Amino acid sequence: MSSSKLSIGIVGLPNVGKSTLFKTLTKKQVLIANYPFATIDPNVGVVLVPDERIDKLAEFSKSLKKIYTTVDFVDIAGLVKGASEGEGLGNKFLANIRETDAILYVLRAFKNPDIINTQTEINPLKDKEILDVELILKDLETLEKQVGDIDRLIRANKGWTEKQVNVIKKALALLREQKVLVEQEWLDDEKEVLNQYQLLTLKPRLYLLNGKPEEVQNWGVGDPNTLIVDIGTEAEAENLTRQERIELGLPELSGTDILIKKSYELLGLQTFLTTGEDETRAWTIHKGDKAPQAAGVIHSDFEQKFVKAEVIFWDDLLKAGSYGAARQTGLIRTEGKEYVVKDGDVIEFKHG
Ligand SMILES: Nc1nc2c(ncn2[C@@H]2O[C@H](COP(=O)(O)OP(=O)(O)OP(=O)(O)O)[C@@H](O)[C@H]2O)c(=O)[nH]1
Ligand SMILES: [Mg+2]
Repeated sequence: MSSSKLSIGIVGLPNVGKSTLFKTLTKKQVLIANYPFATIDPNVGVVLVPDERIDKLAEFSKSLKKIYTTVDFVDIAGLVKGASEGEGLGNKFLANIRETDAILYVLRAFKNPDIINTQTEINPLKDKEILDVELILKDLETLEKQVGDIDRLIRANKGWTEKQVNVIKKALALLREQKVLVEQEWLDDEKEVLNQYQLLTLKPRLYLLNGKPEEVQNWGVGDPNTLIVDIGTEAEAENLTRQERIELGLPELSGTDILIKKSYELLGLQTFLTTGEDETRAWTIHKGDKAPQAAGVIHSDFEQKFVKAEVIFWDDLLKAGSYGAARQTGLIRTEGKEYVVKDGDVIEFKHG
């Protein structure tokens, strides 16, 4: 992640439901005015991450403000064969997803013949291959430019190592075999080299099969990063509350909520919370981050000046009834520098 903000690029063939998904997601931005840097680019939507813990803690603390974490979704025009070489609008827009943290493939599984299909059949697996090829070609272009440069840079002795060059050459060879880089094995230091180039096939990805469960069932969905969402239905149900969804027999969590949660998992992210009269707020960190790193997300100074953290699990705090009661019963723990923060921790940091 470039910052504590997560962004996801939506990729797919034309007319498969990308923009419908995008619009449905971005309608969730109820509190958008509350959010600094609210987007001005019409293709970037800031989406609040639904989190009932925020609602409950805010009520508990009588907070004036509730601040959810957000995910940016970037909508691009449909890719067609040849997009990487400038065919269609796709090429221009591939550039827009270079800076995203992850990529979401939207694959058509819905049958409705009234919606024009640019392919001759409904086949999400084939569609995935077409998309892969375009992203692979784009990555080849990026790295080929580098190899030219690197040979020159090595000669000029600008600090390039043999190893860096070899990693790039290895990636080039794989791409030429039409391999998606994120599906290959990489050592940490190899990944570090490649991470400099914002390669499209190196980004973690999610696959969304757009269709009703019965339309999708033929498409052997083995990949844990695949989810089935009927975007058409989601678009119609976008204004329903949880309760209304249950009454109508829809799953309690909407497909878009699940998508957002999955994205967090995919990227190894989690949230911790802060709560008080001013605000109750969710903060995004990586799984495995220690207390000082978490403090650093709130303010960059806090990481250096970290002294200790007072921690309680959100549900325990609610059950205790008040901070005072939680303290008296020993539910609030004092943790030091080595404490690994857990999803759902409510934390108060003490710094010097
Ligand atoms: N039956 C059905 N139709 C859908 C579904 N999702 C989207 N559509 C319809 O498909 C058409 C294209 O949807 P868009 O969301 O504009 O597709 P897109 O992928 O953004 O298309 P491009 O921007 O042209 O690449 C619209 O008429 C949608 O109403 C779905 O889940 N089921
Ligand atoms: Mg569109």
